Amino acid sequence: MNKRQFLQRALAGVSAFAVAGCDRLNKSPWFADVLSAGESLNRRVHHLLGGRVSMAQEFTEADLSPTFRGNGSTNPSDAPYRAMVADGFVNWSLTVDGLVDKPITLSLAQLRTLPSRTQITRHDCVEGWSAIGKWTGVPLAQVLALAKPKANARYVVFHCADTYGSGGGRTPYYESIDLLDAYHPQTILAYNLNGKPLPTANGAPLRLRVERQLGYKHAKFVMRLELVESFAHLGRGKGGYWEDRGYQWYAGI
Ligand SMILES: Nc1nc2c(c(=O)[nH]1)N[C@H]1C(S)=C(S)[C@@H](COP(=O)(O)O)O[C@H]1N2
Ligand SMILES: [Mo]
Repeated sequence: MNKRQFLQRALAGVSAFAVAGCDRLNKSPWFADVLSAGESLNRRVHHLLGGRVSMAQEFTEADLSPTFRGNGSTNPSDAPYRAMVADGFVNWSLTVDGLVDKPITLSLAQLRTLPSRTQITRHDCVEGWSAIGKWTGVPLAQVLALAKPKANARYVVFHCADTYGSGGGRTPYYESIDLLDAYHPQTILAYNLNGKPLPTANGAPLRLRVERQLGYKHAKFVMRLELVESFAHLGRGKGGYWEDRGYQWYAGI
């Protein structure tokens, strides 16, 4: 087992434990402490191993997976998203707002004229599968430079076009990362997969790639970036759809 596999399994274990333990345990203060201690420990270990400043491994064309599987929402049924698919995303735009000096709206065509980065990386899902794909997109740092985050901005929240869930109902998918990851050179808003516009299953027309974290952090169907100081006001307050259901906020690989 290499370092990556070890960390991935350790993380999956913590997540499964957190999810299984949720209801009753969450109410006891010591358990909340243990959980947050685990989280900051994970962040610290990752930092010690060089994870927070290093680059994720990049691969070659020969390493590409024959197909890049879709997971989670793969064909959102939400009406506003269906309408955007129907007209080929001509009316789609990305909004950047919240704690910024200059809120902006960018069309896909505008995003495609900004400097881009292409990277061949491996996606690791907590469910236990991986795939290697070639992503092209605009570095998130480029978009942030246009919107000019205010000094008190700490996180970027990704609001997605899909709702997800079953039984009890669906809620909007969302995610968040801190500015350290937001400015990392491999953090891109990807519009191409393997040289072609993103397929619907993989998040058309725009999805996040944040290569040193697990799959659920890679928000698909991104509509809006919100710069915030805290994510307490969103969802159940844990910073993401899966985090609200017990997964770790910092999902370092
Ligand atoms: N908007 C949105 N983003 C999402 C999800 C989702 O259901 N909705 N699933 C997440 C999970 S768990 C994974 S593993 C990856 C899957 O990306 P893929 O469909 O390109 O394989 O997207 C992540 N981003
Ligand atoms: Mo995943």
